[in-house]
Amino acid sequence: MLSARPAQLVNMASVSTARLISLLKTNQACVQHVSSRASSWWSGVEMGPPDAILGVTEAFKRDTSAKKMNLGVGAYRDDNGKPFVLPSVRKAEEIIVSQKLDKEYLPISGNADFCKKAIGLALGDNNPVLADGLNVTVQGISGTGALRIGSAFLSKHFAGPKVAWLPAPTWGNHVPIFKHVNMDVQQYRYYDPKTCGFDFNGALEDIAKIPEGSLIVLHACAHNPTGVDPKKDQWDEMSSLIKKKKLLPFFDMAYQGFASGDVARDAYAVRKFLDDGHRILLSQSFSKNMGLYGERAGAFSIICSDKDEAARVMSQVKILIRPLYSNPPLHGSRIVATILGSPDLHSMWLKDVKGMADRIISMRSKLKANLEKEGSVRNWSHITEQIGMFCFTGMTPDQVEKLTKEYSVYLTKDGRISVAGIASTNVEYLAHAMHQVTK
Ligand code: IK2
Repeated sequence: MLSARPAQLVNMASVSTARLISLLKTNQACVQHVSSRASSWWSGVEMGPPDAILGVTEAFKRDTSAKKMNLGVGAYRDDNGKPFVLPSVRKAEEIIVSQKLDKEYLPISGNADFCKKAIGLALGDNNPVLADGLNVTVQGISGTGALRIGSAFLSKHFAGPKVAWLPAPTWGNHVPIFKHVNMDVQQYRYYDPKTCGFDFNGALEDIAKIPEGSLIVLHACAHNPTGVDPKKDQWDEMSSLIKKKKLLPFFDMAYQGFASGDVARDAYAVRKFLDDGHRILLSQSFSKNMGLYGERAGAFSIICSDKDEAARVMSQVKILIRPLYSNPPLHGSRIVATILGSPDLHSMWLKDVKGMADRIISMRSKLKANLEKEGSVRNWSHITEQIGMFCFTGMTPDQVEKLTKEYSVYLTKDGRISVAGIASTNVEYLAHAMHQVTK
């Protein structure tokens, strides 16, 4: 077939009319065959569903209502409903630009200064684990990328069952992140729909049944999607049980500072587990607490038993990263390192974080108060009891659909709202809409 030449390349003078017609037909058939084959390479590919969270934003953008609200994705908005760049981040960027730095590749493991400061923020700079050099910390492509490095490492090197035990429910992306590396996914009880709070006993019962030596994933603070965190004494008990069961804890910390407004308080669970002798895995994201969503700044750490083990683990982590994306992006890591490396900027940032957390807390109170003003007789106390960016409202999928169709309020089907997306100007409207669909 490939020997059939395009018609214009044939020497017209040397062929008969019949031969010419035959050549033209062959050529036409060849062109048709090639084009039909080219258009059929992907004919078996099925249409996939929109992403459960980011798909909500796409639908929101298509809505023309002036009252529309996007409470789907967890992205902080200011009190005018606008994206917010932290003043400490603006300042750090000015410093970085004035330094006229180069744009060379980072090493495979990322920006070393960023890695040191990121893990120091999570564990506390004086943590003995750091002094002893037990941490392997690499820069990831934000929290998602850090989790991907972790899952890839576990899939290849974890000697325990290739199963990730996740809280029920959990952030939607956790499941595909582990499935992509051919790990199985199981869940332990976490959220109690009856109380809209933490199912402490259910969690303990289920964790006690997880096979010894398994992997357990924990949200370090501001659990997504429920906004429900264990109390300190509950963390303590979970740490003892997880130790007794010899489970490997993988902490996902995407909201340090966002839960309480205090970065040390939000790191309680991670630090407590280390004090109790656990060797943890940790994913960190700076998307929310520094508002660096699009910069993709995150870190992945493994806490090892000694320095030699740490060196071997680091070598294998780098071998995994190299064919994935070679090395991570530069700018976001410079922003984080600049902020955490300057006492002035650091304290400015802590105020920025507290300001965001406080605005979220005040929106919770306003939403609850306005629902009561609307005359709702439902118990909405979980709106103020839950913590962090999200509120798991308890609304059913039907109520969610009505809220979107009739009031242009966009949220995920599970009834989660991003409280960070509510503003003083629309909290009354939201309360009205929620009351109308739930009364
Ligand atoms: N882990 C958890 C628990 C997260 O919530 C996130 C961020 N999710 O935000 C989207 C949403 O649920 O609306 C991440 C990890 C990863 O965040 P990133 O990759 O942006 O750093």
